[in-house]
Amino acid sequence: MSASFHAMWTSLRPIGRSDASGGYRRYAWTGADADCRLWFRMQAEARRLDVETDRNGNQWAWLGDPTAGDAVVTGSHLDSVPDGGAFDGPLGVVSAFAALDELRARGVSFRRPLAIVNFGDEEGARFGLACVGSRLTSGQLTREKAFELRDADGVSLPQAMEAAGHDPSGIGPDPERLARIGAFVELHVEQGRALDLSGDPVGIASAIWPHGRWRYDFHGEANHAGTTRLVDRHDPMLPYAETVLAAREQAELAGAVATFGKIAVEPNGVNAIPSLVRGWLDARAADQESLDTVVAGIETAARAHAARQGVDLAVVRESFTPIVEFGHALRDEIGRILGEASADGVKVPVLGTGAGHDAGILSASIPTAMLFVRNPTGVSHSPAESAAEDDCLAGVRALADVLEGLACR
Ligand code: HGY
Ligand code: MN
Ligand code: MN
Ligand code: MN
Repeated sequence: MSASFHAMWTSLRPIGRSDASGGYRRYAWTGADADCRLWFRMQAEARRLDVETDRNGNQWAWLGDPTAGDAVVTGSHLDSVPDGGAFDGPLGVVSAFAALDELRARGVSFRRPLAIVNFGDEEGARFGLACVGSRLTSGQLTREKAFELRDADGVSLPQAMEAAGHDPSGIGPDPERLARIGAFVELHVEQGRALDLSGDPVGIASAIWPHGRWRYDFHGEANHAGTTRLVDRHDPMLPYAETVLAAREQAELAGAVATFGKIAVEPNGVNAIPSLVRGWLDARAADQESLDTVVAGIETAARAHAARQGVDLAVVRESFTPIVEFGHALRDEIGRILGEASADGVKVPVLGTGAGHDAGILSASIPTAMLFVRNPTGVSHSPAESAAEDDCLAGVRALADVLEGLACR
């Protein structure tokens, strides 16, 4: 099993890797994405699985009859954030194929169809909305809204799909596909340090924090940086900067997290006062009330700072994902399977996360669960993201145990 894991990791490693940062730039419907999709197809075909790409651009590799119903599905995503790590997404896909190899080595026979999935555009790095493939499939993103998504160059999602050879005309809810799935289990690298602190290689997800993205447009007045008196300026950078500080303060007060990680400035000249500063807020909290409090607090502060500078502010909520609590039935069954599989009967820890996942989106439609693999530093969405090989292999074994328990017994 470690050989097949290694071989997959080695063949996937160069795709979309930036030599400058050592991170990954695998954005939806780009050349790197196409290479990832080809990689997926080759892994599937090497295992004699039937590969299909659904209307929404998600890839599926099937063992057994896809139309039989009650399928057990595992997998994750292969796209990345800008300069992302190697594990966020790919670990779940590689582990899915490796777990299938492990089950074949065990000689088990499958009672239910099994599929491995690569969800399209999980990170939303190009079009600004995360989990596009699973949101479309589940109906949480309408076809109309999807057609309005544009990247930084003004290319629309359907144009990008078409350019990559995918016909966008059929995108939209796919309830028939979801009805054929009995359980979806996504393995993912942990994006915090809970497992490191508890000393466990693998955990089970309990919940995903509610989270969203808001666009803040501060409209000021472009002017000369050398000749415009300070009192005459309407500089949108000032309220933007104050808003970043307010976000930190409000998040601390509410026990939440709030981040401005992306910014666009117009005209973006060294010697010009900006006409526009556009910042994107990512805010998350353990519960809806805390999230509402932090989001409202940041907007109130931003409006006050903008008014002080004579700057107009428009705030648009671009996406929102409510709290996800993974269903107890599947979660408990997985806990039981892993408990029975462990030699010493150790209970696998159950933990929540502030990161979004396709599993969270699909949990509104089908029984869904997640496994986390220890991340020794907790760093993610960065080239420094890591996981020890022994822990990755423990994750593969755990996933194989779960798939065997669900699909073979
Ligand atoms: O959590 C996120 O930012 C994304 O859904 N992976
Ligand atoms: Mn991510
Ligand atoms: Mn991910
Ligand atoms: Mn003026």
